Amino acid sequence: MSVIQAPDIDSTRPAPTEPTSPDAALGRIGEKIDDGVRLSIEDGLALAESPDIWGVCALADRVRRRMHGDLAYFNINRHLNYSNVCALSCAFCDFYRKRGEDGAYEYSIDEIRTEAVKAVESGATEMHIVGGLHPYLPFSYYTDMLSAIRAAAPRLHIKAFTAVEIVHLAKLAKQFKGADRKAGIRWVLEQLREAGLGSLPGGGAEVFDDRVHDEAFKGKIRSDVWLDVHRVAHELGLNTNATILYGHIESVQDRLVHMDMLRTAQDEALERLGYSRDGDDAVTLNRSDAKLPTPDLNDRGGYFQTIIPLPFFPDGSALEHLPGPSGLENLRTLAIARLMLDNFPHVKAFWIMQTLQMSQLQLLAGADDIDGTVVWYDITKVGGASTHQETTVWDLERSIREAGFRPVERDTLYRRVTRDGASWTLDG
Ligand code: V47
Repeated sequence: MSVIQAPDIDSTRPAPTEPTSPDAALGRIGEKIDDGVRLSIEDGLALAESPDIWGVCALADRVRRRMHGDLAYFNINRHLNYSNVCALSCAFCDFYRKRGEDGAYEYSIDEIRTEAVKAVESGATEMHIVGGLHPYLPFSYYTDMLSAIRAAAPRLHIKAFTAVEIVHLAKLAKQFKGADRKAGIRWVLEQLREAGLGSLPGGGAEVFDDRVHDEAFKGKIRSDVWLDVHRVAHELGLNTNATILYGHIESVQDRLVHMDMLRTAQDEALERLGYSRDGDDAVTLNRSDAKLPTPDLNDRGGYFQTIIPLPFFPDGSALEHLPGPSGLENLRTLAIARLMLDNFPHVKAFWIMQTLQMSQLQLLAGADDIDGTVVWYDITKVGGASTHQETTVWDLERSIREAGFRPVERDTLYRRVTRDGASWTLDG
């Protein structure tokens, strides 16, 4: 069998020069970016409405190259969706099932342990674990799950449970009390960290707007509670990610407000880590001399690492009549996220939802990370894919090189990994 080699691209070549945009608004926004001034919601609207989509992508690329040069990250990971049984019935979701319904499942602790061992044997550095809000599993199921993985696979980083699940667990453990909900959240996160939790994924944020919340995911926690979970995680030194689910019933303004709320929460986290606020009261990281936050030797951090724009998949959901976002919208939304979220170190193009082809384009429009090998993924299935959605390191690296960047394997906390087969070490 002949193997097609990836083209030999000189990844040290300079970024393409940007032609002057026909859209005057982009020139003005470019100046703000170069002066390190935070973009306003109005700037975001101008980016969303600009007739010059390539100009928008070029601005995002300028910022991305300042922050990461020609590096683009991927990781070797496994996703595990431990159960799809969920007490909620969100209109946008095709993942959830009711207990006893066809297709409903839950993993036993033994099965989870087996998956963790398999992950380690195939070289994974991370296990990403999320599920529905299971109405019957006890709190101990979650701590047992983490302890079992920790015992069987001590070096596997466990990134688990969305903010929505954390609140569900606090309620299960009777720790979620309205007046001081942060205390209950803290208690849960401390128990989970003790059992092996390494960081929180970015899911469950959807869109921070009450109208959208009530129409598309009523019953889920609202933005203030989602942000509280991440705030408490940061206070405890845990790193977290953030998502935005776009292309359903939200407006462009809603997306921008969502991004603004995230960057305000990140200002607080970075200030706690010793960063100072600029003239406009913001902590920005998008200058070429800005030092990106890193975890300490004990893996303690306490900030948002990455924003992951997730395109809505209508198929099978109660919002199936909607078309979902177009390719150009995927490109532009990610570019806008790079520009608005000036204090987020990373922007991830999650290839499972974007496709690997679109992720390549997004690397040229602000993304610096395309996530990992994944293997099993149950929440969305592009074009009727099965839950087996896997790509190889070879494909990830080839996709990155073809886009003109240098692939870097990272761990969950964005440290460089040096690898020899299934064994690996962290640089530095
Ligand atoms: O929270 C659910 C979304 C999210 C649909 O932190 C849907 O590194 C599109 O958060 N169409 C889970 N999206 C995935 C997630 C994630 C993925 C990759 C990396 C990371 C990270 C986090 O998936 C849910 C929800 O927002 N989702 N249904 C749908 N029909």
